[in-house]
Amino acid sequence: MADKKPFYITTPIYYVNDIPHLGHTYTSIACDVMARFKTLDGYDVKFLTGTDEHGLKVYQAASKAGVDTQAFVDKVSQNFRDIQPLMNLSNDDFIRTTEPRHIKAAQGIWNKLVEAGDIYLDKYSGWYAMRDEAYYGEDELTDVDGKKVAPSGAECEWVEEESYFFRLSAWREKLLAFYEAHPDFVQPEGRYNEVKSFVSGELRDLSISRTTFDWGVPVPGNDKHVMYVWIDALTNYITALGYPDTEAPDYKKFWPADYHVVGKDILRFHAVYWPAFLMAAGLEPPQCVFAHGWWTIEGQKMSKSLGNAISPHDLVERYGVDASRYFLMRHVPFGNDGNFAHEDAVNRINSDLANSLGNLAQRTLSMIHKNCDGQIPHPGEFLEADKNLLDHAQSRTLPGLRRQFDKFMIHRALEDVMHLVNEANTYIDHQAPWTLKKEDPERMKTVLYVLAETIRCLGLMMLPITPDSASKMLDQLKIPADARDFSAVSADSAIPGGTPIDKPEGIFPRIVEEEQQQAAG
Ligand code: ME8
Repeated sequence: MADKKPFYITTPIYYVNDIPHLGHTYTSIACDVMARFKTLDGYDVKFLTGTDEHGLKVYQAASKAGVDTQAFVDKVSQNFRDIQPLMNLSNDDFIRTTEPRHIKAAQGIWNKLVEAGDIYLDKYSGWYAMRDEAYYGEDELTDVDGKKVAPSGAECEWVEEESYFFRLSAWREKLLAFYEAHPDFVQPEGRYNEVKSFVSGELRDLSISRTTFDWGVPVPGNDKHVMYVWIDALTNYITALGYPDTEAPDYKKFWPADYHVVGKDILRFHAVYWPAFLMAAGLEPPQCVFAHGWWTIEGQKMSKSLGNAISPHDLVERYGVDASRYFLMRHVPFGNDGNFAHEDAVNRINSDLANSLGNLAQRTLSMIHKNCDGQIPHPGEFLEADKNLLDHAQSRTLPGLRRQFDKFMIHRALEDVMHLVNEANTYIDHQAPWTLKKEDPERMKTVLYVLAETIRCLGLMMLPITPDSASKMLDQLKIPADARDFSAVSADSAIPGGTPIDKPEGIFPRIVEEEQQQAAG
């Protein structure tokens, strides 16, 4: 629809040298939750994810596997694509940097940078760590058995290589002015200060081509060089909009992006190099780069050697899709580091989803089904307590969620939703509809109506986080498809009395540990 506001959000494109794990899944889910929230709130959303398939790391991973590089990237990229159905991601494009549309875009931006005079050919000499695909300063190295070793532990060799350079140093002042003018460009705020102080120091020109291997986008006009993987990778965000055609409808509609969501490991590329490339090419920088924190597993760094990485398949198997999504979003304030502990996941899922929200829905709908002829009852006059809960559900919660989502504070939004759930549970305990059944059946109907209406609003507001389960809640209430967006979180769309419902089934299962099962059985 022409009058919808556009909203464009991206994940990093993941390297295909590894299989997807919790970290990748986390970023993708966070973006999905935001994309769904905005869609439900009436925006025209574009949500992009994909894979980064060039560069030395990928080339080496393929060589190690003894497989043709293209066949290797096809296979690993598919592993990332498979997260989409598995985790119920709503991305509407999946980009691969080996696609022709992307090669065209990467070469397009390169040509713009050349035209602008920001790329020059020179010689690079320095200590190069093949493994890290990075140069190190002499002062960073240590001597180990006569060899120069980088802080990462990678061995370095003295390399003299012809290389193209991007005149990053020339963009220092403009970058600083840009940060000043856009204080929300990097979030959270601590990261903004980090970026500013990095750029305030010395900014050296950036080597942006390689001649030592050829798994990359060829530099236009000089086939000896392939582009440095980061200039290639960052461009994906505009490739997907039709770049180099800046008149393409998607480019015009969605650029500049609202959010590039990244882990803090790759903030510098997104918040320093990328806006410099874009400004040099005469394009607008994105509106915000949000750097989230780093997950450890049971207190340890996720690593191949420890074999402790959790895959998205593990998550689904252990907790289910929606509960995993909920836990990851609820456990850690977005932006902070977090630790994944199985015990925390079980406790959180059981207490919030099974005991609080799930029970509320199950208790209420079972009582309605049993005591109100299987129909949502017609309410009588609302008392103060009813009005309070209805107002909380229909009017007060959503504006607060919007404010939290505007700052990407998904965990806070979830706290607000749970606050409403708790209030509804307090209400049910105070009103005690099971007692009213005998004492005042008309009042019982009003109470159950108020609860059903609260559950309808909760179902709608949980759609971004737990899409399947929230849809089931709305199915149970027989809410039609065209009344499932945020415009329906309002008294005007309240559930009509007389709506027939089926016998409800529990939606959020409790996770029962094996030991508990054995103890019980
Ligand atoms: O860096 N905790 O790809 P990549 C939280 N191709 N997030 C994590 C994580 C962890 N332990 N581990 C990974 C690249 N991530 C480049 C990006 S973009 C133009 C190019 C997530 O496969 C997090 O989002 O190494 C991080 O930034 C990303 O995966 C790195 O993925």
